[in-house]
Amino acid sequence: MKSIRTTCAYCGVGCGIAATVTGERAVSIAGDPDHPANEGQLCSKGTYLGETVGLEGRLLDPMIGERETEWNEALDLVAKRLKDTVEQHGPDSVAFYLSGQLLTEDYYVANKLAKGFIGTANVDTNSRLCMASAVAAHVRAFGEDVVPCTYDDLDSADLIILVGSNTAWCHPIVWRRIERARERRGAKLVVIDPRRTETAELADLHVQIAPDGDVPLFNALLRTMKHSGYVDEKYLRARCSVPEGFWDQLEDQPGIPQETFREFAAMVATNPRMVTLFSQGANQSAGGTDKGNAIINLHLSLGRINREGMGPFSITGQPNAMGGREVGGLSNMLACHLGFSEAERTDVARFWQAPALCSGPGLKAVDLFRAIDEGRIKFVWIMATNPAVSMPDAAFVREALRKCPTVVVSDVIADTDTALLADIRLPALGWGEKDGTVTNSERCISRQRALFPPPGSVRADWQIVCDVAARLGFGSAFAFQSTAEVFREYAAMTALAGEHGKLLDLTDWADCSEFEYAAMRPFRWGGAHPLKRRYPTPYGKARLVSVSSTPPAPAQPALPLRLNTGRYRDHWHTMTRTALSAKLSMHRREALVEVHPEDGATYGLEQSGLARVATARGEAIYRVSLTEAQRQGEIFVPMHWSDLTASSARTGLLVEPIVDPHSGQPAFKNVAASIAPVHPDWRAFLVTRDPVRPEADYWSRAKINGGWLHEIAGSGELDADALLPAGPRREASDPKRGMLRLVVTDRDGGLAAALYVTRNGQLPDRDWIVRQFAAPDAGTTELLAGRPAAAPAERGNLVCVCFDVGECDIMKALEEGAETVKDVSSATRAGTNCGSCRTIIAGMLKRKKQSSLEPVS
Ligand SMILES: Nc1nc2c(c(=O)[nH]1)N[C@H]1C(S)=C(S)[C@@H](COP(=O)(O)OP(=O)(O)OC[C@H]3O[C@@H](n4cnc5c(=O)[nH]c(N)nc54)[C@H](O)[C@@H]3O)O[C@H]1N2
Ligand SMILES: Nc1nc2c(c(=O)[nH]1)N[C@H]1C(S)=C(S)[C@@H](COP(=O)(O)OP(=O)(O)OC[C@H]3O[C@@H](n4cnc5c(=O)[nH]c(N)nc54)[C@H](O)[C@@H]3O)O[C@H]1N2
Ligand code: SF4
Ligand SMILES: [Mo]
Repeated sequence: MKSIRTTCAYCGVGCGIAATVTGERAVSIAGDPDHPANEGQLCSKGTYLGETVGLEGRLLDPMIGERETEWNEALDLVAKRLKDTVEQHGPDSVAFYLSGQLLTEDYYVANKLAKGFIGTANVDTNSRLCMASAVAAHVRAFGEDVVPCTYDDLDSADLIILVGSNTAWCHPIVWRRIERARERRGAKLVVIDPRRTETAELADLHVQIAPDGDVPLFNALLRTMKHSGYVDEKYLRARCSVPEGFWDQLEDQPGIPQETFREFAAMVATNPRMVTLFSQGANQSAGGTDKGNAIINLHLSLGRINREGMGPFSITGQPNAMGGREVGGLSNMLACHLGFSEAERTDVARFWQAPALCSGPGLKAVDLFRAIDEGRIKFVWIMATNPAVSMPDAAFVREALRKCPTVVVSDVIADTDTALLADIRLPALGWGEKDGTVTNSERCISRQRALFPPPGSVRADWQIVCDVAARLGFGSAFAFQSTAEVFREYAAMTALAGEHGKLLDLTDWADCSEFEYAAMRPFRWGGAHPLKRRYPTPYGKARLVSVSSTPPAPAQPALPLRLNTGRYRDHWHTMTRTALSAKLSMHRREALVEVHPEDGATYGLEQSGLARVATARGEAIYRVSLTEAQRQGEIFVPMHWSDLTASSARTGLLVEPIVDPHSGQPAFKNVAASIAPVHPDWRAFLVTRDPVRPEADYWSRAKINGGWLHEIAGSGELDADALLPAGPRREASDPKRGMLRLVVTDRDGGLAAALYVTRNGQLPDRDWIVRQFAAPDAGTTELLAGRPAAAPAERGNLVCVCFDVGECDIMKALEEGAETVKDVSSATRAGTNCGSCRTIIAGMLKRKKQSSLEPVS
């Protein structure tokens, strides 16, 4: 069997994969040892991609409303609605909402159709929620959206600073590179994050700032560097322009304890080889662009940029967020790093032979959905993103889409929260079927390749756009026969970027053959340090930008807490794909609200109870996790659950649509909120072969091997019959204690479902029941008892998903003398496959060492 080299479907690390197709929809996944991004390693999400390539839940045919149809009818309707809308209301009444999960070729044709042929610049993307502030900071400082370093710089850095990045969970292979630099050359790690994440826990210094405390911290740091003579005055004079009064406006209050600040400043002073990696804790803020520039100001002032082991490094979220930025698929860019000046517009119009080039910037995501709500946009085409879950004020977004006369959704999944609001659904090729290029965080372009033939009548996103373009009469400009042809045209177009002084340049690929494109190996544009020779600003100099901290929002007594939102290690965004994997669902089976124990006491919350989080926009219910990883007054919830996976944990609807003034990026990480306990009459969990939607105040479901696990809670009576499949049943109950247990078997006597309900007692160990569901070794009597006849060995929390290793096994290995993660791995196998649990093990080791140092009182 032949192995096919492709790129991971998930994060912006952009790991290479060697995939071997083993059956009709089956594939074995390994890391590509020759890919520069990962050198053969993969994290849990990449490792378990194989669990998500089945056809479960797929959209396989075009749908008009709830009716399946043929492509011709669906495409004719899309084209007719588009044409009518433009004729009646003008091109600006049409919008495209794209995604960093499209391939570069998809992005290019959608952008070309909208901006050049329909004549609307209302082409925005979920990158607005993700990378827009970094883009704006790059443009302000460098004159172009260019990331000035690469992963190699992490290998040769002596100091790595992570700002608002939970790297161990969200960019795990970059994290391993950081670990390697620490092991090999003793690089120091500083993590700046209000939460003590797994990443922060393993740092040499965790700077636990207040939410949005980044600008004062970086300004105070720069001020200190200036006063102690570390600023590279020569570099500043030669390469940078410094605005008047720049040094005077730098704060002297870092907003953190003096001792921590001194330690941090000393590390910065003594380690010229310094990389500052920043992610959503920086970008997703009302002051996100200023945060980016505060970081870049420091690097420019110290001359720590464009050299090995140095630089401000914005890390991208999605697999092709960068490719989308490059083709120009944002509403405030035209194409290929070009803007809307007369000269740029003229050149783009000529290159595309565009009949209706848009005249200026279009609407950014939050404004775009407002325009839909107000009826100014009457046709929207959403591709590869799920805004009904992921946008701020998601309830409003959903209402806006309900009102919109035409909503077209291209997705791989039939029923996403957004697809359910579509008038027309178009089935797109997904990972493993589609073919094209992506660009990762370090400007490395690599191929995603098809592993399987298209299922059903499904088509590639770029093909669907071309099919519609042809029906609008633009056939000749969209007559692409292959992704190679699209890529060639795009590569040729980057010549315009060069003519306008930009660095983006793929012209070497402008006449590549089909064969060369098919055989493309990962390559990087701009080299290791593209800004080394020249900054692409009018005078060739980088710009320091005066930034000051935004004043905190006025206190709202009814909403005393700050709500922070983000990600879990093994889930991807709105879980349309990772929720299909039992392995990936194991790490966190429910959405938790993480709360400091003192706050828990103040608000009457119980560990593992339920709580309602409310903001000015809406409310949602989560399982409570009391943890000192949170600062007092701040709570954290994940962004992943939707109305398809839980009753009411759609975090997006809590977030206010407040945006950064420069980038338009929403502030997902600092929302005024309140919390209160929810006291259901009964709690239950249910395992079934097929997913169910319980009628209950609270439910949440997760995939397990062979079925689904549902956590349920409610008041009044539970209607057990509505939840359970037909089949022979055994029941155990104790009405006095409010206990009910039901086990349903199928025709062959196998376990079909089990329900455990309690009003005031304990529920049995889920993990044991879940294991019975996949590989039963228990009879109905034991299942009713909720435990095996002989007491099982104590396991503690599951640590290693791959080899099913629990906390207790790890503790045992530590007791027996394991001193490193490697020792633990060889004793237990934990961490030897996908490696995602190695941070947990490292944390346990660190705590064990600390506790053995503390005197016993
Ligand atoms: N497992 C997993 N990995 C992913 C994704 C996923 O869904 N799941 N998504 C991908 C995508 S698209 C993205 S954009 C990235 C995101 O990757 P990250 O940005 O690393 O992830 P987040 O959890 O959104 O936020 C990071 C951290 O910012 C902190 N933070 C909040 N407010 C502040 C602040 O004011 N200042 C500072 N300094 N920090 C703050 C949060 O506490 C959080 O720990 O992950 C990518 N990788
Ligand atoms: N509360 C909160 N909200 C957030 C964030 C946060 O930190 N907190 N982070 C924001 C960030 S950084 C991001 S990037 C967004 C992500 O938010 P979304 O983009 O909305 O999340 P996904 O679940 O990745 O949605 C991708 C959709 O595309 C489909 N899909 C996958 N592959 C393909 C394909 O090849 N073609 C087509 N047509 N469809 C495909 C999937 O089934 C899915 O429905 O969320 C943002 N929202
Ligand atoms: S770090 Fe993990 S999710 Fe990201 S690209 Fe690599 S394997 Fe995929
Ligand atoms: Mo993102």
